[in-house]
Amino acid sequence: MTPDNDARAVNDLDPFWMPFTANRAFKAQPRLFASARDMHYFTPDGRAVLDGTAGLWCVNAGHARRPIVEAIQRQAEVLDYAPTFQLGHPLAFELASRLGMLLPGDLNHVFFAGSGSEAVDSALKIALAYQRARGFENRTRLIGRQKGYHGVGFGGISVGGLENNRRGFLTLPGVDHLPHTLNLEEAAFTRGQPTWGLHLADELEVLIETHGAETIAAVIVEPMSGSAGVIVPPVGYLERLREITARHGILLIFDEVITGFGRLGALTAAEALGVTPDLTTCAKGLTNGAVPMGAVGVSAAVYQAVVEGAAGPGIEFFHGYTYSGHPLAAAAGLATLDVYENEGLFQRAADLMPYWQDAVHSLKGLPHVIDIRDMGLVAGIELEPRPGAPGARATEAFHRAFDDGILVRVTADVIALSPPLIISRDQIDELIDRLSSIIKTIS
Ligand code: PXG
Repeated sequence: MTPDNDARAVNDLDPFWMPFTANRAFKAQPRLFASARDMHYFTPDGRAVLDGTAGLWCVNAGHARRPIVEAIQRQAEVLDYAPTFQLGHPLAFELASRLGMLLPGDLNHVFFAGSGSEAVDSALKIALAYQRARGFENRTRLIGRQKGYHGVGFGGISVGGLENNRRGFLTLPGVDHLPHTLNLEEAAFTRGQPTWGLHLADELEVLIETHGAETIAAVIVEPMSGSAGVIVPPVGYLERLREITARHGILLIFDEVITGFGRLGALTAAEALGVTPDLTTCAKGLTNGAVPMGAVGVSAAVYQAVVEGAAGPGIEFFHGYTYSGHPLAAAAGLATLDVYENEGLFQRAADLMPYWQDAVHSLKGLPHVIDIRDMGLVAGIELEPRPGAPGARATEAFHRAFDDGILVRVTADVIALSPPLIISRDQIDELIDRLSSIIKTIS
């Protein structure tokens, strides 16, 4: 036995190389969940943890919901897997049709992927295919935004703007970034969308002037940035991006992996804000997190140009995944849409938003709290970093929260909250009360 194997024998946490995790710290002091139901996780020793983050922004209808569980079970018995390359199965078409009807504007075609990252890379490739189909071969440039998170594929990290996720990896050439819109001097403690920052959308005009509109395929932004620590779009900002992109023949892609499925009180941020992109990505809440799935909602014009307008009779778009439209994911997606609809969960989120906003802003004035941001059922509580130890204060809050029975999410020194849409007012109070006590006691 090598020393490595010895280590494995005494620590079976070792072989799993955990994603976006301080592996050594976690394995020295593991925190595990064994089960979940509705608003709670349960640890292996049976302790309940109130889920303040819907898992990783995905369990919007709450955990282990019967209709979703049963749909997955049924589907696994009936048709476990079927290819969608040159073949099909009914549920993938049904889910695409249903999403196509629900998505705003003419976003009525759907390309399926296995995750948010795959959805993003698919959307970027669809944008390039569209420009090429229209005869604009030179429109290959992609524009993202600083602090943007678009998953971890090479396309996603290239248009993304989080330095740690890019540094040390190759990124695509021909990518530029808009400035982000976070500014604590101008907009700290804003409730909802800040009125400061609209002018930052005009930076797109500067990039267009620099590179030439005839070289730019698409702009991709999260309507509200989640992973960067909750960055809320300034009033009018997305509308301005829409106006500029349309005027220059540039596609606008909304990455709605986090904002989709009720997070902002409607199916999409596009719908909540009345701004319709040409392509929209989603994942997470699409299946309530129960089976991995991502999707791209595609406008009629884009689909027609690439597919209906293809020159020859063969494959129109050389792209797809083994698990595009996977039967279990499609079944989970359809059952999830039923739960959202039957329980009116998007409206429920919208109704809760004022209560949520008051609750999270009640944390203003606590030690170390330098900003509170909110949009929909999302909040970001930014703590002042400890000198010389960025992130340490929020990480301590995260650990304390877990030990105290609430799940929060932490990026750098921002505590992010995004509970399932089934959260009650009492549970909002419980979440905020416990978080308040934790913030008061960390140094
Ligand atoms: N786009 C956006 C906007 C996302 O938020 C992805 C793409 C990638 O999705 P996948 O399914 O490939 O992970 C995401 C994912 C966090 C956190 O705590 C956020 C995500 C994932 C994990 C953690 O902010 N977002």
